Amino acid sequence: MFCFQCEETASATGCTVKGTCGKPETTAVLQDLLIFAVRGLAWTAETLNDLAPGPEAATGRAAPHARLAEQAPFLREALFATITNVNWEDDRFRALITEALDRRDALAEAVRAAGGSMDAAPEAAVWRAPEATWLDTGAHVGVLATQDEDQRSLRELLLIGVKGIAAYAQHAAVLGRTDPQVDAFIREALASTCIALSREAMIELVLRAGSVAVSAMAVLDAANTDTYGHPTMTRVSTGAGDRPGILVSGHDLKDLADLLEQTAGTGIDVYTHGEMLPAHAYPSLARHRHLVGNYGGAWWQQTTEFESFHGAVLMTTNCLVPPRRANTYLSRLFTTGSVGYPGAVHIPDAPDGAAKDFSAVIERARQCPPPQALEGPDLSIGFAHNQVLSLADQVVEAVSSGAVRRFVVMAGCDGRHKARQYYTDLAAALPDDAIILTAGCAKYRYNSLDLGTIGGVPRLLDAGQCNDSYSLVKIALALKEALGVEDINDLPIAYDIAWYEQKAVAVLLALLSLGVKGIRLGPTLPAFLSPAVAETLVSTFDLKPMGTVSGDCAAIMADA
Ligand code: FS2
Ligand code: SF4
Repeated sequence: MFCFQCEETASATGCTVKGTCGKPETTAVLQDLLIFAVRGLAWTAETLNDLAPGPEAATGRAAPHARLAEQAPFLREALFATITNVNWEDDRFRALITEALDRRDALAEAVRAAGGSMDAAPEAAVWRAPEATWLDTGAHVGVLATQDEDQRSLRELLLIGVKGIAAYAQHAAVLGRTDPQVDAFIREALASTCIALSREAMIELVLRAGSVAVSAMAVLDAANTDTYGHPTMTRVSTGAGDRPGILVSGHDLKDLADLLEQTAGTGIDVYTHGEMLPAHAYPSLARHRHLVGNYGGAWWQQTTEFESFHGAVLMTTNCLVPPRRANTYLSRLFTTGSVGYPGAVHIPDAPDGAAKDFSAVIERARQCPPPQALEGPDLSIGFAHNQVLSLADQVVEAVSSGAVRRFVVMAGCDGRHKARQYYTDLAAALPDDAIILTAGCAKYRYNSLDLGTIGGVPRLLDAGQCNDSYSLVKIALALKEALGVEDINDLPIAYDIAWYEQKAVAVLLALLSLGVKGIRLGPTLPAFLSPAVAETLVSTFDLKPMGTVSGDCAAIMADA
């Protein structure tokens, strides 16, 4: 196996035996084979479209071939399944591979029926092998199949960013929102990895992935806020009650909403964990009195926190990590959506977007004792774009008067490495005239610090999940307009991003596509950036590695 898609990759180069995340070699190889299969599927779909595009739309552009739209949900699902800490069930990867091959071959038939030929098709578009040999095939079609280091780096940067885009698009699709342009780009990007492209063309695709990530996040933001209302500033309890509980983690708000409906009046309390914390700020979720608080911290602490929670645990998306040998919670762990884990009960999708049936989760929770209380202060959340922009006058006044000298975007992911203590120390070290804007589970490194307020505005503004990084973009663009600044880089905003998995890569590409320069990225730069590609990002965007707390703090405040 060879996998280097996350920040915790072995020796900062690549996992080759078993993932640092716990991913076994078999799972890694099946993921590689699935990606190979969907690349071939996308190439075949693009070929069909070139041969027989749909009718010309009113825009003057041809609509995509009618068969293309039906591939989009599958491509999103397949990509999402391969994101770090999502699906650990090999059988599901085998089923996805089978479906990819069947879809691909049906499209190949359509190519032939339209007078085209598959004779010169790339290997990804034509291979088929007995399932018993898939592990052999998968071992030869992964990352290292691309020989040239820089071509491999750009290809993987694109694929990894597209995985993040697919996850955002899938979250929005669950709420009935899709964007054909986003789905078309996912297809185009996958297909592009089957052919040799110039370095310039590959860089262009990578930057376009950033623009598409902005669009995907905008669609998701609209889906979430239209469905559940705009987040408002909210204090969230981190205590524990005396009734049995269900702990909901991951990012899928619809799963939480449906579970809240089904647990109303049952005597069961519902708690959020990790990236589900922002749910408390959405009016139509917060109205449920039995949504009582947030339990625990970031994803990597779950092996301790799921244990002491005592109740049922529902993982709606990443990050699910393998329970340790001493853990006892597998019998009360439930997965749903893209997530899967051997031994955990999976709650299936309901047809046509209807509510899933969570009765098994509820029944399990009834048999459990209440959670063991954890130490921690209440948390302040709900500072997504609508809430922050409602404070725009105060914010602009604070900037104009000099009360706020710098905004520091510290969005992204948390992770296990001790080096991430940097983010706690940096948040504490920033002077009193700096405001931190955060989104994602990175916040758990500093959201229990008492950072105070400036003119009534909290010094830590939490916009929500990593999915809500779009809010930070909207806030930056609104500040640009309010302060009459020409260039986004002239704003008093510094970016110190913590990354772990592939959605954070999509967010990074989104910021680069908006022309943001001088981003600090840590705790390490991605292993999938070759020296030459890293140098391109450094010279074009002034991308910087994380430094020391004191050095970075001084540089951030001096805007260097
Ligand atoms: Fe955190 Fe994990 Fe949000 Fe990432 S819960 S690192 O996959 O999605 O951020
Ligand atoms: Fe290694 Fe990360 Fe890949 Fe897991 S997801 S195998 S830790 S690089």
